Amino acid sequence: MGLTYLHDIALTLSLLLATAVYRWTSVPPDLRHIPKVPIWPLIWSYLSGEVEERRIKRIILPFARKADADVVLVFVLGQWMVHVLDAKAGKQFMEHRAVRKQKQPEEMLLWRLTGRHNVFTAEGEMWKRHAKIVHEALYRTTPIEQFASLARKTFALMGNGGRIRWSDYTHRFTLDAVGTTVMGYDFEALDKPEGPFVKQYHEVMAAISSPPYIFLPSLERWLPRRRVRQMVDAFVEEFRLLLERKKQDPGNDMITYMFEHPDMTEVEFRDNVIVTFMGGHDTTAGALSTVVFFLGHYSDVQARARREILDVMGQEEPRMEHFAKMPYLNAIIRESMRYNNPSNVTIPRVADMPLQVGEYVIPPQTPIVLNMCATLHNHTSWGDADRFDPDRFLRSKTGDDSSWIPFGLGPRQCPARNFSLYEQRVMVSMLLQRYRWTVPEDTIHRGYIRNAFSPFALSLPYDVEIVFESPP
Ligand code: HEM
Ligand SMILES: *[C@@H]1O[C@H](CO)[C@@H](O)[C@H](O)[C@H]1NC(C)=O
Ligand SMILES: *[C@@H]1O[C@H](CO)[C@@H](O)[C@H](O)[C@H]1NC(C)=O
Ligand SMILES: CC(=O)N[C@H]1CO[C@H](CO)[C@@H](O)[C@@H]1O
Repeated sequence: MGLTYLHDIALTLSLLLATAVYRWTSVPPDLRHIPKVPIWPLIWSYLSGEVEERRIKRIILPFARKADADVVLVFVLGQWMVHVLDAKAGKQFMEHRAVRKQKQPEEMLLWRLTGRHNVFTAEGEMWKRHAKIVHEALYRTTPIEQFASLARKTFALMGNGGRIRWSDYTHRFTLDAVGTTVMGYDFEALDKPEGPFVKQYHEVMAAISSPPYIFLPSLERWLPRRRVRQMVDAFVEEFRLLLERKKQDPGNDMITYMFEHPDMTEVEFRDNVIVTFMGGHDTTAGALSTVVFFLGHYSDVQARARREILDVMGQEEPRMEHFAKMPYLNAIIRESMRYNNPSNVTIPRVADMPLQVGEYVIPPQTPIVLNMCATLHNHTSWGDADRFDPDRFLRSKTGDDSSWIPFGLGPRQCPARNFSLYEQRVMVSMLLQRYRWTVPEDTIHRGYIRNAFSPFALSLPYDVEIVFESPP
């Protein structure tokens, strides 16, 4: 009797659990026409901490290929999202007037840090106003000499080379690059990697990205983290002070250009500077780790690139016009951003009306992301997408250009595309002038580049060690 009773309870509980799981994971009726990536491999991938980029290549792309679909449903954080895997379909929604960035969870401390009055989070008229000012300020900053001077500083630290943790140098270099050019302020990340500002930044980011709070942002409401909030606020205050000092001491930097616009408030200046600072260095640091890794891995590519840059600029400092004569260097940078793009997917977009994307109608309010990683690895548009092959960009135009979207698509694509590309061109060309390098035998990146887990849609290679030899 007791046993049957227990048995009944167990049965009821399992039924309840099964129903809950079923409800939690079932596809809303208005999305059932879209092919859905099998859920259990996805959940297993999340639980095992697999990075997005592996998940895309291992689960999402093979499924899409088999289903012959460029629009699929992916289960993310308890919700079905539409992933668009192709640039043509991507354009349809990324350029659509009714589309906006989906509101991100209010509680997330990331937004306490970046604020809401900036070009990254704003919408509508406010975005237009900010975009105009920030874009113009970015275009006026063409800091080739600044990049070159920081690259020289990096080489001074590297000395004659040897085995070096290159990914650490790229972070320090890009942090100082965004500091000196955008903020007109030297964070001295290269000189003092343990300096107070850099340390504070890393602490704030580590606290913000604590996994439980990323996966369950409302925890911030139930288990508020007073100390972390204070840390974030103190860091934001640093930026405000920096702006105040900049007012007294204008320079050749983005902040100074922004100040020329009377119609921006103090808070708006501050939030734009923070968001540019945040968008401006980890991404490019990841790109620089990747491209130098590939050049070390493929010595023939490195040798050919060195011949090209020595032909064009010899031992001179790089200048803008040099880069127009370096198609191979540009192809290498593009190919390594294709192969291991720092940004995997865009911020989800939504619309208040149904949208036609590819052959599917997406109902209003459904979150849609452009999956850049998938687009950059589509075998139809790229041929052998798993091969590192810079020459693909030099061969006849085969539509490759329209699928090369590491900076996103449409009006909200990265406004700093040129900034970042020149930063990479300067660093890589100067590195080629001075060093020859290889990837050590015991690298953890044998086979494929391992990217670290990062909560903010970035997949960046970590612990990239390189053996440099000087002179080349
Ligand atoms: C390799 C380097 C970089 C990559 C791969 C990259 C990628 C991207 C992508 C994909 C977006 C669009 C996101 C979306 O639509 O949801 C974006 C936006 C943005 N990026 Fe970058 N980025 C890079 C470097 C930079 C740098 C150096 C800066 C600043 C100096 C920057 C500032 C921004 C800003 C402000 C936006 C928001 C634009 C808007 O919403 O209107 N990025 N970036
Ligand atoms: C790959 O690209 C082709 C051509 O642009 C497109 O037809 C196809 O749907 C894409 N595949 C995926 C999985 O998105
Ligand atoms: C970026 O640089 C290229 C030359 O490399 C130039 O043609 C293009 O107009 C620039 N784009 C912007 C938005 O400044
Ligand atoms: C929106 C989204 O799925 N972003 C993912 C990008 O990649 C990182 C790291 O793999 C994931 O944590 C994000 O969830």
